[in-house]
Amino acid sequence: MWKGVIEEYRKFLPVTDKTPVVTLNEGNTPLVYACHVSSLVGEGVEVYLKYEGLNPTGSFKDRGMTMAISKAIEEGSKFVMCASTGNTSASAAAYSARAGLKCVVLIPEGAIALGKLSQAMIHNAKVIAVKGNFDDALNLVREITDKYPITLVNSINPYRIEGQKTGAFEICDSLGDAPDFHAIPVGNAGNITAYWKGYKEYKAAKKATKLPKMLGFQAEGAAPIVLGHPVKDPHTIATAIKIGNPASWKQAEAARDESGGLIDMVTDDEILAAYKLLAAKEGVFVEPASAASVAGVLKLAKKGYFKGARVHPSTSLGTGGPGSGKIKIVCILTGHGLKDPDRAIASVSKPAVVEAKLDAVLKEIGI
Ligand code: AN7
Repeated sequence: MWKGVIEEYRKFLPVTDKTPVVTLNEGNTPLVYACHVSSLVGEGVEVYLKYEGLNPTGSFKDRGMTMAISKAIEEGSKFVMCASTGNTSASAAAYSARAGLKCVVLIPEGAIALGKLSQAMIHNAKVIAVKGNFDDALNLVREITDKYPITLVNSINPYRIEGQKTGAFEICDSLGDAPDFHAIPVGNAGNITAYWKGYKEYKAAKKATKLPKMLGFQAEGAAPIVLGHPVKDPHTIATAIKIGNPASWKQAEAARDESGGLIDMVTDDEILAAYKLLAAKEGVFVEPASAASVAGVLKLAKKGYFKGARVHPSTSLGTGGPGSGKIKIVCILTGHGLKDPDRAIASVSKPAVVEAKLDAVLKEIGI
């Protein structure tokens, strides 16, 4: 039985026999081949989707939260706190509930998706809506956790990064090696930092022979790393990544530069197009922020970015799996589509309403 990321990757994580493991058996998410997206990107390319929405609370945050909460308990903490665009608060609330910790979350008022808010509330966290944006909320959390004996569980907490790097291990374990490109949405930039750390550690441990190029994507209205300066009033429909001053900015730039990758931005229209395409053509429902990784790959493909990339035969582990020798791109789909039902309903036409009569239904079907 899969026992969660701490037990499965214990030797790569800062835990001991004395660490009380708080887990919801997170991780082990599917790596799904994306037939339609692959064909759009071009010949000789395989696109895979790491469906992180299938974690226990519906996002990748659970990988980091199992570590942060386990270490908080080990260190005797009774009280944790975070700022959140939604998913961190949902995960912190769930793992705190399981561990018996008090949990307070600060969210930007009116700016988090309904599913995420409902999670934080039902798991019994104290939810405080701040009249400001995520960056304002995170500044307040930093100040409060500096002054009071409260553990901060945002990704500034290094244990969060440690847990999240296990996503890279799973991808290498599934593919038999690291992919050639790793595409990921960037908000507070913790996850791109974590994945890059994970890939490097797996290669050092000889579990992979190469490193991917890291491709990070911000939303156009919230693209501080692309622009090179903080964004005071970030805006995007992808509320999860509506962040103007990422905490792990420097580390994200390091991942980009060390890997020879890039950090680019995608418009809300491109995000929504990828969001709908994933649902309609791949059968994979994600929240808008997650679609930024696929939107970014499609944007780069249009420019011919992947045409120059060739897989050198000697770098392949030769697993002989389907399509080996092709360029492999992994897109991280960070959160589940059910997190933001309002966006789904607003994105497509409403259901038809007809009389409860056979002819009315047949007429609507067009039979
Ligand atoms: C679905 O929950 O920052 O670059 O407070 O929920 O590691 O921040 C969420 C971020 C991408 C960006 N996709 O990851 C929060 C929060 C989804 C997210 C990101 C988030 P980072």
